Amino acid sequence: MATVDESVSPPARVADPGEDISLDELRLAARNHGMPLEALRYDVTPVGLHYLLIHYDIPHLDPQAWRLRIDGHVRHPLTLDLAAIRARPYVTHRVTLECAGNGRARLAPRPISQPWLDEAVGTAEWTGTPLAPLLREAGIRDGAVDVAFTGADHGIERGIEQDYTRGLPLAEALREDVLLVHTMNGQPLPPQHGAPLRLLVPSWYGMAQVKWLVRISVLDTPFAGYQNATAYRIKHWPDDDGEPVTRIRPRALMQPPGFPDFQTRGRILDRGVHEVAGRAWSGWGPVTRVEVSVDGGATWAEADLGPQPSRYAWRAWRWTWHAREPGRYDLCVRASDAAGNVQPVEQPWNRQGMASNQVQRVPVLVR
Ligand SMILES: Nc1nc2c(c(=O)[nH]1)N[C@H]1C(S)=C(S)[C@@H](COP(=O)(O)O)O[C@H]1N2
Ligand SMILES: [Mo]
Repeated sequence: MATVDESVSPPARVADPGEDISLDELRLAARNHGMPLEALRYDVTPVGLHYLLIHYDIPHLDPQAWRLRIDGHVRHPLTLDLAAIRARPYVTHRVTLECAGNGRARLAPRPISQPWLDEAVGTAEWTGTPLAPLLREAGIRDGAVDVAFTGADHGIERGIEQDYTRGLPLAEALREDVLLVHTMNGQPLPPQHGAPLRLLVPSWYGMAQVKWLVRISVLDTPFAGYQNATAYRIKHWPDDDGEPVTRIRPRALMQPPGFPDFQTRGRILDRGVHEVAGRAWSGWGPVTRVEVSVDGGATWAEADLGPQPSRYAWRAWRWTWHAREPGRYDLCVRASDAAGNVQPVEQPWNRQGMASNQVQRVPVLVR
């Protein structure tokens, strides 16, 4: 394989103090768009408003020629076409996905990568066939520990040329709610979300939801590929092994109230009574509490929670604000979950900007 010039894939680094977002980061942000926060009003995010994260290029896969290979530490390797997968029993789960890098651009110093603010989230109705029965049909052999999922997309990251591949512990892969998904919001999976087939691991951050799936390999040794061993880890210094990123930490977001200023997106609101509303979710258990602050997190008031529509989907919340005095306010919202996790007001820092869940801040001018 030809050596790729080092300048193509510079080492991971954090921005220097005061270093602005670069054209490289802007290019990533323009390709990988977030969900406009006003779309928090939808129970299920319309497909075109769902966030996107694509490491390399969107591959074009001919659905007729496409095959899924299940191999590795199994007794009967399988090759399936799309018709065979679509003919299998299927279920639909409403699941909120969030990128593990959400919030990264707010860290100081800023890890240089896709510069998300708060918006790398979306909820869809995902339809597909459970993975576990397929793995059992392939005959998992004794000693299996991990399952590797490979996409058809190819690229280079930090000098490592690869097809996007993620490993998942076997016990997680055998969860009955882990699906091979071919349908999103009742429509065939679109190209940007992994057509014709993607993996869905409810409650885990986005990196586990492998798109453009072409190969599932059962492994008898822990998966040591780039996306698990290097990329999606919570590290504190350059050669820190760190901890793997897994489930989604709790987060609440509000639909920014009032109307925005075009450039700053600061909000303008008339004095009076306003309904502040949004959604909250956690991969560690149901959201049990949402609180709102209008003074930047100094004092908090309890919001009303809507029903929990699915174990894996965000939950609506609302709070009535009596905005009596004109002036500037710093609106914040935070969620707590059944496991006892609460969103931090000050985000603990990590080198790759993974699994941040600091409270959202929305500056509002009441006039
Ligand atoms: N094959 C492949 N799968 C992938 C990715 C990718 O780049 N290639 N990106 C992952 C990441 S980091 C995220 S956050 C989610 C995003 O899913 P979405 O674009 O459907 O919202 O897909 C995951 N699956
Ligand atoms: Mo992601």
